[in-house]
Amino acid sequence: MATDTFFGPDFEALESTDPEIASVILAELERQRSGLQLIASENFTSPAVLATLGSTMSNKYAEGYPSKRYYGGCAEVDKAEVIGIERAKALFGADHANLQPHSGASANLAAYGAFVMPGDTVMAMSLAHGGHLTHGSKVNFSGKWFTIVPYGVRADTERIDYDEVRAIALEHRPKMIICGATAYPRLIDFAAFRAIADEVGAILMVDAAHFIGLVAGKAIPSPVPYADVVTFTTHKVLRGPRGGMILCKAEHAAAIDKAVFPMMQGGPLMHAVAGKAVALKEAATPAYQHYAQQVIINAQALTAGLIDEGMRAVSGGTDTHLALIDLQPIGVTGADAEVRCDAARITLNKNAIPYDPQPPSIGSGIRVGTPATTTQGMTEPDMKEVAGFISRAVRDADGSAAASIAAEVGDLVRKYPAYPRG
Ligand code: DSN
Repeated sequence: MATDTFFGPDFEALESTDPEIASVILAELERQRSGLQLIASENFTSPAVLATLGSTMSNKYAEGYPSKRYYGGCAEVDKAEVIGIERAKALFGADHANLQPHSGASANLAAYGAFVMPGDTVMAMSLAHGGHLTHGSKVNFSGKWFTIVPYGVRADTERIDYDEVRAIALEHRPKMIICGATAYPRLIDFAAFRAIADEVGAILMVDAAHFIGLVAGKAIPSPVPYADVVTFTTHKVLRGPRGGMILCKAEHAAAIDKAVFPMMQGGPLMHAVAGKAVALKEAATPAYQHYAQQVIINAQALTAGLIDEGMRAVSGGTDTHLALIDLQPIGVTGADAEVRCDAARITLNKNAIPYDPQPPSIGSGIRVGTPATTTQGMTEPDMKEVAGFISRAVRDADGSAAASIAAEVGDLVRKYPAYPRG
């Protein structure tokens, strides 16, 4: 197929129109290439997805759904959305898929909109124990508009206690129960949550943003058979464009679609919808399944390396793409660790640990994830080296070691270029 020279990204046009922003984009590309990207919710999306995002699909208004739009001229964008919906249903074995949420928070807002009314009781994992802002934080719509009953992890095991979840559910009879987290390194027992939801007559919503890519790659069990609704982002392990998506049972399809549009959103971002379709195609390949498995193997190797360096893994390890690392044994706060790692070209985030004595702005831990380094092709020996870099960086109180660690980081990442240089 011939490529129209005007189909999409034209960096020279940007450089001549706005050299200031062009140089920021190039500097950000260089930052991504030249350091270690260990934020558990980030990844390197493919050139195919990037081309889709930079395409003229961005120009089209398409309020509504395929063949039921409020604008003319939607024949081509309809095709992209239908292809994406069918790919999502096939990949996840779901009855229904909605690709329009602009983000994970938008997807979650739509799920609330479909199933609960302001004032209703919703049960979700506490943010302090690994939940998400939209799971009931006081500063978020969820905490402002709903009566949130939180559950957490046990102090001794640092894992969800399903007996406690059941007891809280029986006491408060929530209308909706949410499971899923942003900083919980262990598998979630979806069957146990389903049984609890059934016992109290609640909707079960799984916020699978962090781990849906592992599900797509068949590396961990799927929540889809158990949940009424599964929400997620498309840019984490799944490696697609920045955005959100919702899967649900057939009986909830109309409610979910109406909650996304027109209740929570107007026009969908059709370039992002098309990018999600591309990512779903990529995620349905054997190569992606191998990737998803390696993400977990790498996270386990990185965690073991950090434990060897004197740090403590919350819950003792990980089953997923991320680890939550308690730095109290080495006397460093999460905030200091984040800054020190940044100086050594290691990008990660400070994180509260369960029962944290520090305020969230400081935190006793860091969260590390392996989606991006695994996309680069790194494996277990590299993770051991990365653990050594982190260990030296977090202990580098006066910054004297930062330059030499950064140089070694540079040597490692040059072996695994994130995006090949043109
Ligand atoms: N901010 C995302 C994360 O880093 O986990 C969740 O929305």
